[in-house]
Amino acid sequence: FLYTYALYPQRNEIRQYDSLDGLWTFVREQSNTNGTGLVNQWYLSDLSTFPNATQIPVPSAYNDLVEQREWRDHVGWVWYQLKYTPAQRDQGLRTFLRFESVNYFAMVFLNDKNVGNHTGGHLPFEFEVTFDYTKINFITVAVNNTLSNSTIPPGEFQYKTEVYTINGQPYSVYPDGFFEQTPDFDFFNYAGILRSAYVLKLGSVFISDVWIIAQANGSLSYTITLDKSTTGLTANVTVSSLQPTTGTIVYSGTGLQNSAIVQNIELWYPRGYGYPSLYVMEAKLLNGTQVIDIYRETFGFRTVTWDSDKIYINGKPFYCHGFGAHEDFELHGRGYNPVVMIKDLNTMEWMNGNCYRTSHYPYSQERAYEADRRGIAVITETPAVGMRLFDNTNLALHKYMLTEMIQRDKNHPSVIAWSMSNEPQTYKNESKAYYQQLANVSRTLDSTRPVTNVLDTNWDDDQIAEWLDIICINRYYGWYSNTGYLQTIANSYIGNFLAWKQKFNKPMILTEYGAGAIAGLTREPGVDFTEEYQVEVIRRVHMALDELRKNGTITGEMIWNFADFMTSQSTTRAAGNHKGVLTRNRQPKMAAYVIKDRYYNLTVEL
Ligand code: BDP
Repeated sequence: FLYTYALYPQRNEIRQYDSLDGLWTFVREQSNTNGTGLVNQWYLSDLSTFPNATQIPVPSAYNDLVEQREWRDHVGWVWYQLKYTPAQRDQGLRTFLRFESVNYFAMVFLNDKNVGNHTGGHLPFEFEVTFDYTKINFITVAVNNTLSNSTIPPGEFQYKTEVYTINGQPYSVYPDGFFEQTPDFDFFNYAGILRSAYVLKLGSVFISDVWIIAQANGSLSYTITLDKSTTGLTANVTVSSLQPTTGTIVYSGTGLQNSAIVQNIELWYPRGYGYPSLYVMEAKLLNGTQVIDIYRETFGFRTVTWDSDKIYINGKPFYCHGFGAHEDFELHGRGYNPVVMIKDLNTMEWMNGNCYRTSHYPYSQERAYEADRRGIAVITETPAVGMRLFDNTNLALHKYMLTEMIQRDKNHPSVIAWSMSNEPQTYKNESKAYYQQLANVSRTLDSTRPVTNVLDTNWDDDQIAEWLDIICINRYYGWYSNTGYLQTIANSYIGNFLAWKQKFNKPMILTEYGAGAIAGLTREPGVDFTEEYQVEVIRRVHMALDELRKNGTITGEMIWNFADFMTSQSTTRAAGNHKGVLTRNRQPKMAAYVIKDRYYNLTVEL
């Protein structure tokens, strides 16, 4: 795997980029034809001349933009192509094609050349390219969304046949080549170029990474990495406050690497605990007196610590009350849309939430910057959901994804913990060594944040809890078990959490609980899938949480889910998962008001 640091694109005095967002030519291969396009080198053709060509917007998933079932449920290759004419004035700059997210496997071509490939849906990648300045260039991206045992997240892929013999003649149930693709996770496998794409234009040597570690005691250390090792260059670095006393320079220094104790800083706190003060580090790369690159990164001074019971931010005990969520919306699916992102964060604040988990993949980096600014604490999770096979192939890919994620998000003060995965089958013995290695990767890269994993195993069979700093647990008492028996809910939670606590004595967060409710379906007394039942279950869980919170067993809670979201089809899902406290359109169900009141009271109690 190729590791790229992939700093978030920036335009400034030196750096430029072109946005490649907009309509791309789009051609879908037949489902699972095993690469007709590759065999026939489609990247050499102008795809807009193909009879089945259409246009699809970037960023967006393609699945929900067409009426044909085969498009929505497509498994296999699709092709995106854009004609790009580079500006003459850019000759002499180094250029990179950058994609914030392509799900799942991407092959990127420039004209007749495969410039690079990338595995995994929710993290950025970039490849250096050389444009032909004398003509129109073709940027082609072939995307494959097929899931298997060795994709992360995994899925089942199975060809199916069933043949009766009727009067001596074969009678086949399934059409030729019929297959089933089943994701091992509970959300729709939206595919395509899901986030923005860019052409980055940089100088002959540039800043490829800035790593900032800033703690509550004012200690600041930074490392600037260049894209290639070059002698004789130096850097001028200043740090100034962004809010609330904008512009004050609190540090200036030189060198690609340095550290200091900065006086009189204002700390970054999550909302409700203080102000989320941010600073900006300006790194100027110098060749003698000539400025050859500039990168400005926001960050905050804050420290995350933990003991056996709690998480602390800047030494204050932090109780997170928030949401499990999804990047999911009508029409564009998992495609990035600033409208949805801002509405989501505003609605989280309206419900008085102070945290969320990026279930079940890293969210857009735009959202991480917004969480910094708003003071929302985030548990950032890799795309590993539903892991069941703990072999070396998956371990290598999983380590790669964890590394890419930490590289991307390390400077965000809002990120308070790294989650290695969601609900892996960690009752299996093989998971033990696998997760020990992953936890080591996290700690080696970033010793300033706790490492966690979201578990649905139990205290008596889980193999990996010992490697975790924080234990995150998903539980659905009153929904998947004891459905309808409200009186059993509180004790189930209390008993289970106390048992975990007794065995591992670590801080714990309930990262998922809840019940499904179809908006507008009401019944008194409530039954499953009514709004009343969702409220009743949630209230019972809150009774348990209050006790567990007061006796120091838990350090946080997150409702599943912020909003309804699309899944693949199943008899337990009605056009998606309805555990949202909001509808998919982000309108409140009854449960939203219960959460809003509870989170208000938790904020007031601080
Ligand atoms: C949990 C999963 C989550 C599901 C949820 C559910 O972590 O992805 O959506 O269950 O069933 O096990 O609603």
